[in-house]
Amino acid sequence: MAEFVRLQRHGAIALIIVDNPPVNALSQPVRQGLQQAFQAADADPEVLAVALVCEGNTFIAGADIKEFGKPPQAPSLPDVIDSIENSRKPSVAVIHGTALGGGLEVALGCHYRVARKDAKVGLPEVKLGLLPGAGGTQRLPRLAGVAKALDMIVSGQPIGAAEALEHHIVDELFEGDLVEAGLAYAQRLIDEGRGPRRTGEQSAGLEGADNAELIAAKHAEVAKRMRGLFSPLRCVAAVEAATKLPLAEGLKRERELFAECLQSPQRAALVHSFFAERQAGKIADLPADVKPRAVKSAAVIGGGTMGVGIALCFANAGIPVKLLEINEEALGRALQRARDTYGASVKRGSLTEEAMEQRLKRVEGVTDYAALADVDLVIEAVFEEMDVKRQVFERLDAVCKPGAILASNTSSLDLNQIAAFTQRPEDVVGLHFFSPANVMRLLEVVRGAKTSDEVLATAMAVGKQLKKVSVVVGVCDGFVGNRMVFQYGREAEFLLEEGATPQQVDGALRNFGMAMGPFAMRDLSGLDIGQAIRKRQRAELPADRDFPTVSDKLCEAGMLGQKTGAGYYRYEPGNRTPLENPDLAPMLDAASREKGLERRELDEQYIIERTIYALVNEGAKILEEGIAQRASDIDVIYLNGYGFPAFRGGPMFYADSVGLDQVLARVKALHARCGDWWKPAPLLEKLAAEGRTFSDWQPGQ
Ligand code: 3H9
Repeated sequence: MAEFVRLQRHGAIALIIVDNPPVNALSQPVRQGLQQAFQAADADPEVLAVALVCEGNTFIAGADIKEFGKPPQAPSLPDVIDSIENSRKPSVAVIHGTALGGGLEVALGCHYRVARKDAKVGLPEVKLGLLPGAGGTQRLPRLAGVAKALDMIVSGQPIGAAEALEHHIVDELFEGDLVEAGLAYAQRLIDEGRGPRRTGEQSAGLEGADNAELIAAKHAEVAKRMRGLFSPLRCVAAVEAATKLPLAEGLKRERELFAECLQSPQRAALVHSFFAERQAGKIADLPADVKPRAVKSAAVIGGGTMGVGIALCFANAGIPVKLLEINEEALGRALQRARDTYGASVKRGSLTEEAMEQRLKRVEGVTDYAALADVDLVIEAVFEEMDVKRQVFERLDAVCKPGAILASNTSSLDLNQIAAFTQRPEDVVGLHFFSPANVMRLLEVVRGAKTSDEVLATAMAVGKQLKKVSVVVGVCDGFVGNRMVFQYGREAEFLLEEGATPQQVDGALRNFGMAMGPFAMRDLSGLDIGQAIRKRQRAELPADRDFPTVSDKLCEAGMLGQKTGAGYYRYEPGNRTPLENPDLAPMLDAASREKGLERRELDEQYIIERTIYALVNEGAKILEEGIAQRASDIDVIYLNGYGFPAFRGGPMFYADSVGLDQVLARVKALHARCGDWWKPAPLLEKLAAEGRTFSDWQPGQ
């Protein structure tokens, strides 16, 4: 028997133990081991009941995601679960940690289920572009009802053990040792003469509700809210099959729908996103023995929207944080902002009043730098001007204890220059949060030329503590995210000069899957922000570079976006719905005229290539310069910070899936037509010529 699954005898009970770290995924040896163990227990006349437990932190967390897209290897998971369910000996699954996907499906194949009080169960396949393909869509509704099953399968969100008990997914909760709990429950099965209770033969969940109506309502909701996604509608169709077909036929239908999802490019992109996120935490050249410093207290300089958002991240993570402002008045405003932000969550029902007060207690307002003498980490979030940064870092250098980490939240300034304002550049690192910092998951960790390994490791560990997705980036103008978005935004604006409207550009990119179009986004963040950056870049870049002019025209007219009631769009007071801005059309005409352009209709494909390939070409330059460690890190940044659709895997994966030769051909055509902004990245040319992808590229290859 495979070492991944062990079978032990405890009197009349067969104890089956799965041991496949780190998450007990159902790779082929585990499937085989499980099948053999259950068959052996079934065949042994002395065994009267079976208990299934897992080693390590968790019950089985699902199929082995690495196997998707590879040739299938027997036994298949549905076959394994079939053997488990059809066994003649009653079995109990003992759940701890997270029983997810195929893991929960295995548990549903067992005849009884007990869960440790802190366990979670769920069917997250939809997040990978799949549906539960080993009976989950047929067995879960039979126990939990169609409404609950639809919610769990379509959202992919796990639920806690108590909720699982309430919905008949598990039979009992326990605390303490897994093996003891499993053996005790199995013994009770024997003592009480309870035999196999096969989930597939249950029907309570399918009765008592208008299932057709539930299915129709979920179908309508998914079609509207999850537009463009391949698997959610198939999830609904599979559950519908459970309501209409006997188990065996329902399982067959589920398999067909699962196979369609497995083939879908969205599945490949979403699996890429899953692994990319985990890969991002790994730093290739960081020695394994580097230990992060302990960060038990923090401080934030600057109580603007960003500074307060960052302070709240620490408060949320249970880390006391000092918030420094220049005087009592500004500090009062900052602390009120913190209270208001939490207050909005309380109003929405996502935070209790008590939790809010507890978290606010962790935020201490201060106005004197001397108060920062003891903190382990300081993050500066002041105005984006080098001279202001200099003043802050010189003072921090003077007051902070040795070993304190001095971080900047700059989004575009030279971190090496900032580090040089101190006597300890090795302790300086960039922590670039995204607005609103307490909501957005992305954290760019900027590694300066002198940042020490220990400080870098600490910054990554802090990111984890704050529940951020942290990605290491190097120093350059805008780092990874903003450097690329500058190209994207500029091209979007050039499209306005060629003949598009903001509605057309935003619409095309939303259809592509972006959470928000670039112009709605600029209106939200304020047009004046980009203006300062553009001015600086104009001074630095070759004089013959063409720059778009529409946003400057809007700024000159005082239309800075939502905050002034108009920008690319117009807004009614108190309403964020973008309406047509009647003042824009003459500005667009003027901008086109000044460039000698005849305004023309632009199709969606052109809009997408012009903007998304601008991201890709810049991404290739970033990779080559070593600013990002790997292409998938760039994807993680775009997926988590810029609303790039996960089902396309990020800009670099998207380019790979289109084919780099095709992308290059369009980039070259745009270079010929639009000038040097479009100079093809040498790495793109090289990989296209070699028929390779960004994903298979490593530095130095
Ligand atoms: C499925 O089950 C389909 C079936 O319905 C039908 C089949 C026919 N496979 O996240 P972490 C790795 S679809 C392979 O950092 P955490 C992960 O890459 C599956 N590897 O830990 C990482 O590796 P590394 C449905 C996996 O404690 C390491 O484990 N299930 C898998 O923060 C630690 O991961 C899911 O979608 C896997 N299934 O969170 C669950 N899972 O160290 C996906 C993890 O080399 N997994 N790895 O970077 C999760 O949600 C989280 O990993 C979990 C633990 C909550 C379990």
